[in-house]
Amino acid sequence: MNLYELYDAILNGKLEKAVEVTNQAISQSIEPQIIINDYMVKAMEEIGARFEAGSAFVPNLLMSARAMKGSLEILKPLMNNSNVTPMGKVVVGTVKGDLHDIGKNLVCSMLEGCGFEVVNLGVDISSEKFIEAVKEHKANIVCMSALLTTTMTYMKEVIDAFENVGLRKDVKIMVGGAPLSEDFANEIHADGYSDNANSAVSLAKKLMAS
Ligand code: B12
Repeated sequence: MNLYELYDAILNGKLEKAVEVTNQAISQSIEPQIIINDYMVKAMEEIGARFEAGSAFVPNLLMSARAMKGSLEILKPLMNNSNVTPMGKVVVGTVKGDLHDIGKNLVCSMLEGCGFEVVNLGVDISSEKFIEAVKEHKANIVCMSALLTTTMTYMKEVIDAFENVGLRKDVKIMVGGAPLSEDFANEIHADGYSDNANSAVSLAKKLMAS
């Protein structure tokens, strides 16, 4: 088995092949984190670069995303560590107007795998929905994701809405997504920013302890 076949399958949007190689990798006890970070995420980065360069198009992105999701679904249960007491409760969503969910789902899987209880709200999430979910689940942390420069600004609206309903001091707010930066996170008064799913976990742990 060659893990580059997985990279290739995701890059070329081949779901069945991606699932097949992922299963082979699992049977050879390769760490899910290595499979995800070194091959799957790299393939998504490459298809993104090709899209930017005009050599791949929206249908290619969709097919790659489908293959990525298929593999992630198989790896997800392996990352769940059910023997640990929950480290904290996290509500996660992609903000209103934005339908990108691959990175967000990776963040969810990593958090779950490291012992957090995760409520994944999905995509296109309004401030009202974030607030409702925090109240309902008594969450400690809110994670917002945005992949578009046109939707990242909505994060500030969500943070303001938490302030307006008097809940801001009760939750830590983390933000992420390709167009964001540490400076942007500071500007909108988020509690933390990270540019990948691994460091999102250490950030969440740090925020729980603060
Ligand atoms: C796949 C993809 C799509 C797929 C999404 C499928 C899906 N289910 O998610 C589809 C085809 C649907 C799509 C649609 C569009 N897309 Co698109 N898409 C991408 C692409 C190629 C990859 C995104 C991705 O999955 N990356 C892989 C994951 C693993 O990385 P990630 O999302 O960045 O997440 C990591 C970190 O950012 C971080 N993270 C993410 N969220 C969070 C949250 C927290 C709290 C933390 C701590 C960390 C964190 O951790 C993650 C894991 O390490 C990017 C290009 C790129 N290079 O990003 C364009 C891109 C984001 N898309 C773009 C565009 C323009 C669009 C469309 C407008 C295209 C169109 N004309 O229709 C639509 C918009 C639809 C909408 N309303 O959302 C542009 C955005 C440009 C901009 N500056 O705003 C990009 C940058 C491509 C480009 N260069 O032009 N897209």
